[in-house]
This record gives sequence, structure tokens and C-alpha cells, in this order.
Amino acid sequence: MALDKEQLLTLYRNMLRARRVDETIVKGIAEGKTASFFHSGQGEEAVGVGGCTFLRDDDYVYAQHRGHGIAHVIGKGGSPRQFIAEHFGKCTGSCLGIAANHYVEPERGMLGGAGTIGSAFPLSLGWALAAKKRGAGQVVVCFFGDGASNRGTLHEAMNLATLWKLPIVYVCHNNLYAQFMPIRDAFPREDIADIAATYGIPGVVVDGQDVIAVHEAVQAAVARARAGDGPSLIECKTYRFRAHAEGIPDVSHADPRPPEEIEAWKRRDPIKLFAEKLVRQGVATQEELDRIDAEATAEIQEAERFALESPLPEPSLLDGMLYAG
Ligand SMILES: Cc1ncc(C[n+]2csc(CCOP(=O)(O)OP(=O)(O)O)c2C)c(N)n1
Repeated sequence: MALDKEQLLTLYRNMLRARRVDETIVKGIAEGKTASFFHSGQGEEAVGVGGCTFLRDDDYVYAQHRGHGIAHVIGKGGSPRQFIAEHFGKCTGSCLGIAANHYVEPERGMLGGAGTIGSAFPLSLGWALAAKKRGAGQVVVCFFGDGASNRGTLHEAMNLATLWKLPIVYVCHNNLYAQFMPIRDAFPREDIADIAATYGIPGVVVDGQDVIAVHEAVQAAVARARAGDGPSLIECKTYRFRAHAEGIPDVSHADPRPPEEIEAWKRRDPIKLFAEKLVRQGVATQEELDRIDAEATAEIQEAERFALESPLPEPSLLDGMLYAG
């Protein structure tokens, strides 16, 4: 699908909004305002935004944990206010402030996530099976990291998804490291997309810093899934700009990433690259892009104020949540 100007600017706006939310939470951690730690997703916005912005509202998304899924949430039309409030442990958060990390909005197909690496796969498989049985053409897009690709759950799920031709798109954020483990020491091939060949499904590699490349690959895989032809795997080569996580004991000395590598990837910031492309191709002027940035910044500042002013959840909230039935 060729995107028109408004759609292209929506992608740009969504990446900026995701970046501003991420920065707000990183700052919140430093200032002691957040309820938990945070895995910043700065640098990887093109994957979540490009993969989610033009899905249907009733498609399901399993967000990757990086940025706790803010780029996916924003792409899917979710609320930055509820997202920040949740991370600040406030009762206006998407899980009433008791989850801290998870965004849940069933009306937009955001059914939550899980901190356990690899748990995305069986859950997404179940959602895809439900979608197929419902027969309404819904698709599941399951995002995960390069580290997660080594969990056995991916292979169990991909095997069944292929056998049953389930409507699922696997999108790997390959940021080259799983916490401190370089992918080259954990996976014997250059491309994670090669896994797809084992199952006889399409496997493609795209530049994860190029929001249009991600969008086009995901849309092609979504069309295949909606047509009943089953799953696909898309590997996005990307990078995280910050440490593995903020707000955990300082183990930065264990970061194996060479500073020159980090700097080289920062020059490939997906937001900067897309801005340059939009101006170069005459889609927008720098002034238009600056205005979008100012609006995004103001929106997220307001969302932060809302979260800070919101009350903490009442402890009694837990009474009705500990046991089912
Ligand atoms: C089963 C399990 N093992 C370990 C962890 C701790 N942990 C959280 S994120 C992470 C790295 C995952 O790497 P990857 O899937 O590549 O995603 P990335 O963090 O690089 O975005 C680890 C080991 C966990 N949450 N769950």
C-alpha cells in the first residue's frame, strides 16, 4: 500500500510520540517517580510504529518488552496517558497502576504482555487460533527480540501456526544483543529470518531503522495471513540506544557493546532518517516536521502531568484481584 502524505506524517508523529514517552519514563526513573525499572526502546521505534500503525483495531498485537511496548501501543492507537500513569504506578494506568509494565486495552487488541522472555509465542498462538475460529479476518502480530528467538516456545508455536495456517506475523527486533549476550555468540547464522525456511514460510530481513520498510513487510505478511495462507517471519535489524535497562543495579560495566558501534547506530536514528527522507522527497517541509515535534512534545508533557497528578491505587483494590471465582 503506497502511503499518502497524511499517513506518512502519522508514522513520523507516532515515532516521535513513542520517543517522548520513553524519554519521560527514563527521566521518571532517574527522579524516582516510576514504580519499576524500564527497558528503554529508544532507537527501535520504527519497528513497533511501522508494524502496528496501519493494522485494524481488532487485530491483536503482542508488543515486545523493549520500551515496554510504547511504540506498538502508540501505533495501535493506545493512550500515552494510561501508559505513563501505569509506569508511575497510578490508578489511571491501563492496569489500574498495579502492573507497572503492562499495557492492556482489549478494544484495540492489546491484551497485555508478560515479562517472561518466550511467553509471547504460545499466547500469540492462542490468540491466532481464536481469531481463525472467529473467522472475522483478524491477524496477530507477535513482536519479540533476538534473545527470545532462541526459546523453544518459538519453534513449538511456529510449527503449529504453520500446520494450522494461523493468521500470525512474527516480527523480530534483532538489536544484536540479549541483555549482555551478543547474538553472534548465541545463534549460528547471520539472519534469524532463516528460521522460517525450516517451516516453509516466508522469512525476510528488513532495515529496522526504516519505518517504511517495516510497514511494507508487515503489511505484505498481514495480507497473506488474512488470506488464510498462514504465518510469516520478519526480522528487523535494529539497535537500542540505551543500556539494557534503567533502574536496576548498575552493571553497565558488563555492556559488551563497543562505544563506536553505539555511535554508528545512533547516526541511524529512525526518526532522523525518516525526517530527512520526508524533506528530501518533498513530502513535508522542515517547518511542518518541527511543528509535529512540538505538538508531540506538548502532548506527552501533558500526559506526564496527568500521570503525576493521578492518585495511587487503593491497597483494597487487590482484595478482588488475588483470587478468581
Ligand atoms: C525467561 C526469561 N529469562 C530471562 C529474563 C531476563 N531478561 C529480560 S529482557 C532479557 C533480554 C532479552 O533479549 P531479547 O529478546 O534480544 O530482547 P532485548 O532485551 O534485546 O530487546 C532478559 C535475559 C526474562 N525476563 N525471562
